[in-house]
Amino acid sequence: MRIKKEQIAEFNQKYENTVADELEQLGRALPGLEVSAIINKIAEFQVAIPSWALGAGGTRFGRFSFGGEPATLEQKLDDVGLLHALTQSAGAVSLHIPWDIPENYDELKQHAESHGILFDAMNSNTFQDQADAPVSYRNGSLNSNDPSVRSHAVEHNKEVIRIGEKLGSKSLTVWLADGSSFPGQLNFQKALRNTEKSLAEIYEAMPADWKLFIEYKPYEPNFYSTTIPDWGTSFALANACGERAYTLVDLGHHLPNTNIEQIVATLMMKGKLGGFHFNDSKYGDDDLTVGSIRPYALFLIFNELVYGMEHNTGNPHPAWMIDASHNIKDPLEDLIQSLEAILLAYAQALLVDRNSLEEAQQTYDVTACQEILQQAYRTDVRPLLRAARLQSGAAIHPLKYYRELGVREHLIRERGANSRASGL
Ligand code: PSV
Ligand code: MN
Repeated sequence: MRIKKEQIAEFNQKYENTVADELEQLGRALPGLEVSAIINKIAEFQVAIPSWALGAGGTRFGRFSFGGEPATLEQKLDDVGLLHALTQSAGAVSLHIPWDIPENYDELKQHAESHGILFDAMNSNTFQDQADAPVSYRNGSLNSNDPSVRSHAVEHNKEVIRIGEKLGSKSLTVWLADGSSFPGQLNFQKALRNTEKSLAEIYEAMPADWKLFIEYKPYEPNFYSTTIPDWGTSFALANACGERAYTLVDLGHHLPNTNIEQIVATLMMKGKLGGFHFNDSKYGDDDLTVGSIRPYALFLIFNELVYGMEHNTGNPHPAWMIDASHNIKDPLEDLIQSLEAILLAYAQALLVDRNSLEEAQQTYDVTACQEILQQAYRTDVRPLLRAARLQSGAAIHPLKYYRELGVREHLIRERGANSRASGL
């Protein structure tokens, strides 16, 4: 199923006048607001969709499939294409190897191009054993004491780079499940040293215009330690690898109450925030819809991201990606909601009166600092998102149109009620 530009234009017609009225009202309420510059920024913001998030997500207790799941890589691209057509903000896909090994590269590239989709960061997988693999990752991969396991894991990453090169990707994300479940199981120093050596080898194998993103996570699947548990370890490893190695922040990979916005600020100041995975959580790495639990925290994070994007010219433009798991919602609806939440927080952060905030900070007017942030957070920025969508040819109300078109029903008819996506 494909959604044509003309269909969207027809849908939008019904709402165009309201968008103009709402925008005028917002302009009156916030004089001095550079409305068109903000709308352009919102319209330009692109978030990659991971190929593994288009089917139902599972937990260790089970998985409940969702009708019409994409069973092939082409169908996954079609789903991202639907999201992009509806929102114009999902113009990239992030592949996980070996869940998504392409068969015909040229055809796949053309297919992606026909949807206006680029291939963003490639993801390697050394957290699952593959059928007929000569070694097992049961006791670690890049951190392993066993040179044959290490070199197998390094070789896999090199293979992922080669696949990514053929697709036009420019970065590799490494997330490791390596760690230990019991005290004493692992020599921390040796594990870290082995990881550093393995990452350096992978780094050296990357083409000169590629970046390496090192993701961290404090627990799971291991329960006692992970070899790259936090941003500090990731940062140290990135520095050891070289200039084109960066830390990747996944919102779900922090212990409760961690000040993620401060981590973002530190990494950007050091020019080392390379990648970003969006999701939300109540307890841990819950992988819930972005903005569904702590939208104010998301806003505060975006406040630092916006500050960093404006001030830290040495930091590359971060590779944005949604990394969530859709256990009980239609994955496409969930992703539309996540995209909406990301853009809302971004728009709110763009509204922060930075001069006044700076002044209030200089004069230690803590009350004013809070007021300034909350003034932006409490502004209804949905008119800006609607205007951005209208401008870029997206559906003004993507979720409404998704339902009106009966996309899921179409997909079930096309692919069947029992088709199954690869992934976790
Ligand atoms: C791990 O929890 C993670 O966040 C990494 O990004 C993985 O690649 C992804 O989820 C899928 O398992
Ligand atoms: Mn992640």
